[in-house]
Parts: sequence; structure tokens; C-alpha cells
Amino acid sequence: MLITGASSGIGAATARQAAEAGYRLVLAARSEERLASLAEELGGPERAVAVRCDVSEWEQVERLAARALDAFGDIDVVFANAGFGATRGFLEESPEQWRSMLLTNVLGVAYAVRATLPHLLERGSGHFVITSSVAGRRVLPGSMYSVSKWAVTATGEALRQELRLMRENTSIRVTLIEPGIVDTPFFDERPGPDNALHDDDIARAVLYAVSQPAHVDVNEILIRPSQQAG
Ligand code: NJP
Repeated sequence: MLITGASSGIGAATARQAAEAGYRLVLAARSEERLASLAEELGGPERAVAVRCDVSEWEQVERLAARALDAFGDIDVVFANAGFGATRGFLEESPEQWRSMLLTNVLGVAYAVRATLPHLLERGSGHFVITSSVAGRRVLPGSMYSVSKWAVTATGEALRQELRLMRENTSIRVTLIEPGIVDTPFFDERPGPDNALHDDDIARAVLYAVSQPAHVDVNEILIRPSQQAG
């Protein structure tokens, strides 16, 4: 399982649960030290490799896919999960922050698909799991983050339709994960474990999707903490 955004939060929790389930892992993010210590925790190079990768840079994502194939010879699951947010408001943040967020959240997902799709098509099967958001299902006021996540939701569905309608592939599955508020370093001021989902709650949803029988394609999982209304 190749995971982007594996250095913390949802990606790291999913790496731990996937390791428990027997997956060998390729962990990608920009924070090399955190990735390296997670890879070590999960069993070292035989079980988990850490690859520094900025998903907004095509060459780095291409190299990531190559490293994954070098390490393990095969990719079963691509979890395109890296992403970050922005303060709401069209006069907040900066044009550069928006650019960086859109490159990471939107193009980063498309690059991960592009870099690994040839391999999955060649082997004929596999699973793309993509982290969108509740904000990718409903529009939030002043939210460029929500704009980015609508594009991510569209990417998952466009990919699924391409596989079925253009490539006549019925074995590669596509799952969009759409979390509500999760208590992770995504937030500068974290909501706290009592007011939000935990990273492990989302990891369980990922493991649920990838452990279904081959004929079951779980397309979307929208998952809110019980307290969350909108
Ligand atoms: O947040 P966090 P989450 N290239 O900050 C990485 C979505 N989501 O686990 O590069 C490569 O702990 C970053 O690593 P680093 C959210 O939009 C969340 O909550 O070392 N990697 C880290 O590993 C995102 O898509 C909530 O800084 C890059 C990871 O991304 C996903 O869940 C709600 C990168 C972020 O981990 C995981 O976020 C929701 C880059 N350019 C959706 N930029 C929520 N927490 O409430 C960042 O609906 N990363």
C-alpha cells in the first residue's frame, strides 16, 4: 500500500492499521524524519519504506511510484491522502498559499493516479483510495479548501468512470473517503478527541474499503463525528 501524507494524522494511522493487516507499505510525505521513524516502527525496510515526496511535484511523484515498485515489485493500494487547508475567506491567506494548496490537494491526487495507473492497468487490479472531505460534498462559505476538495471528489469519480467506460476495466476499484472533522495536526488549533473523529476512525474506513471482496467497489465513505451537523 502506497500512502501519501503518511507522516501524520490519517495517513500515519492508516499505515499502522494496514501494517497490522499484513500490508507492506510505502510511506510518502515531505517530513523525512517522521516518515523514517514510522517506517522503523512498522518493521523496517522489509515491511515499510519511507520516501520523501512533495506530491505537488510531478517528478517526485513519478519517482515515488518507481521506488514503490523497486521495493516491493507491486502496488495493491494507492492511498492518495496528502492535503492541507486554508483559512476561510476570499481575502484570507495569500494567492501563493492557495496555489500551493490547490497543487497539493488537487494535482497531488491526480499525479498519484497518473504515476501508478500504468502499473495497476498492467496487473489488471488494484485499489485507489482518495481522501476528499465533507467539504468536497457540500460548499463551505469562503472556502478555497472546499473548492479543492470538490475537485478531489470529481477526480475519484472521473477515474472510476474512465476505468469502467474507457478502459473496460472492472477490477480496479476507487474509493473516496470524505471525513468530517478529525482531530489531527491538520488544524493549528486541534478540536480535541472529544469533539471530533480520531485518525483511527478514518483508518478503519480505509481498511474496510480495501478488505471487501473483489466484486464490491465501495465508492464513497462520508463519515462525520456524531456531533457534527453540517
Ligand atoms: O492532516 P495532517 P490529516 N506533499 O496534517 C502531508 C483530509 N481531511 O491527516 O509533507 C506531500 O495530520 C503531510 O506531511 P508533510 C485532508 O485534507 C482532513 O487530517 O510531512 N505530502 C501529512 O502527512 C488531507 O487530505 C480532515 O507535511 C504532503 C499529511 O499530508 C487528509 O485528510 C477533514 C504535502 C497531512 O496530515 C489528511 O489530513 C477532512 C505535500 N505537498 C479531510 N502537503 C480533518 N483533519 O478534519 C501535506 O474532511 N502533506
